[in-house]
Amino acid sequence: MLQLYTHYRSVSAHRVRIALNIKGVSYKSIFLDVGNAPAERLTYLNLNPQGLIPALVVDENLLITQSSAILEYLEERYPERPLLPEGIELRARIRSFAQIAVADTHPLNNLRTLRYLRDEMKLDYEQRSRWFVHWLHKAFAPMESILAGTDHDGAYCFGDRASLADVCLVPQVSLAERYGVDLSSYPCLRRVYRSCLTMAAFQAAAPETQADHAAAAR
Ligand SMILES: N[C@@H](CCC(=O)N[C@@H](CS)C(=O)NCC(=O)O)C(=O)O
Repeated sequence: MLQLYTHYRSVSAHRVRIALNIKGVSYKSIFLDVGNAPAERLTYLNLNPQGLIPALVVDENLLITQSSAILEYLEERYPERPLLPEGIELRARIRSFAQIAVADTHPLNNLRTLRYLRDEMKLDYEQRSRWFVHWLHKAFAPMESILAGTDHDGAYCFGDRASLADVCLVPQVSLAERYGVDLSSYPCLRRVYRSCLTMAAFQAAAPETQADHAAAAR
């Protein structure tokens, strides 16, 4: 069975959990709080020299790091419930949309970035919050206008089924919600988020339904 190094707060792991669930692929979670468990992190570095979550253990010969690489692997390995549609034009648009979250937003608001701002740049909580919210809006505003520009009134970002775009959008919105970011200017994003959350695949991947979330709350 596949094994996923995951943490409930990890936006990148959240993407992979959604994709695994949509594809109906069983996996075992290995919960790892890389930011707050120095001993476990040291051991994990032997597997993944970047020390970041997620990583997917396929077998003793293959451990895949980087959520985009994992998502591509899953798409190729389990094509039956695709995250990308047939047409290459729409596939390109979906990938572009997804990269706004994956490539341009997440690295700026990642734990190690925020810790660097705190520990090395000596920014206080208020300054770090401004940074965090600023970069979220820099993602959500263009994402909203891309969807609005297509006269969007659907349940998903593109087309009539959840795609890679939704897989990458939902964890970013979930993070913003957790931090109380005002999302009122993004009706299309909120509509997609709400409808994705009615799907079991998204519910089972949500941070608050993970076993390590429950353990952390105890
Ligand atoms: N580009 C990587 C980013 C992975 C990443 O930054 N993961 C975060 C959790 S979402 C992490 O492990 N952070 C720990 C840290 O920043 O020290 C991916 O998409 O997998």
